[in-house]
Amino acid sequence: MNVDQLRHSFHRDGYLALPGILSVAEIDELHHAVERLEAMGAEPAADPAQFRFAAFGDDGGGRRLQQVGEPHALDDTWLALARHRKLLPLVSALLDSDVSLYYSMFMMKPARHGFRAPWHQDLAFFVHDRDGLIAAQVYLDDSTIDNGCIEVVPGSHRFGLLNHFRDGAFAEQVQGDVSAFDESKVAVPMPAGGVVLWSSLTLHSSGPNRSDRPRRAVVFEYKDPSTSLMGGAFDRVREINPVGVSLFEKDPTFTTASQLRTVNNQGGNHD
Ligand SMILES: O=C(O)CCC(=O)C(=O)O
Repeated sequence: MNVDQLRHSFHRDGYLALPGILSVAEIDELHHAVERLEAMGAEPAADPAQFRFAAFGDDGGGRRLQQVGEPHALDDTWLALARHRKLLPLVSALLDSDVSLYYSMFMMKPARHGFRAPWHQDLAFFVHDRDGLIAAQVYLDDSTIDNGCIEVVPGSHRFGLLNHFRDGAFAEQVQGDVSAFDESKVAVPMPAGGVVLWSSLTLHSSGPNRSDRPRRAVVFEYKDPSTSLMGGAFDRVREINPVGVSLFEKDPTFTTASQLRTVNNQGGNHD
């Protein structure tokens, strides 16, 4: 598919699944970067708000690292990945704007453990004035139904922002009867090195890891820098990375969105 077809598909369905973005050597390099994160997380001084042993209501019983907030600020390997030439130009084309990195999150579902993510829209965690944010989840392992791949409700980015509050508190999940979402969901398995992108209004969830294999992935939340934060309950983001990182400022070869689109149109064949 060319970039226009990818844009059409993303705006129609609210998500995109792109296998084969990273090479085997790049995946291998990321596995080493994960080992470095795990070593940092084992340090007594590791910030428990950044290195988390539980996620999405999980009890952390496995005592395995499950989330690392803002890995791009800890190790340049992750920042380089956020700026990957096959990813950043595409995100720019989908947003039709320059791109800031709003946050990054390494997510590990350890074998036979790992969280279940209930149905939610990312925008509920960080309410913005419009749907100008896109998540890109990059897989370091094969992500399968067995080990808890992402599930989406196609077209749900057109539902508007749904209620995520229960008894006056942010509940990290959509409230009410979700059976219609369970019935219309699409599982999005992805081989290591692939990427799944979704809009900040796309309803998504994922199951626990029932396999003997870990499911490691990193999520980059990209945004159109002209999109403004209006509120939300995701304090961790504001504590750790209050302003986001302008990816363009970091790389003089990526100065404007139109330059990115030129790059993309020259080399943007993702088949
Ligand atoms: O990695 C997962 O399974 C869930 C991730 C997710 O829901 C999110 O990043 O919003």
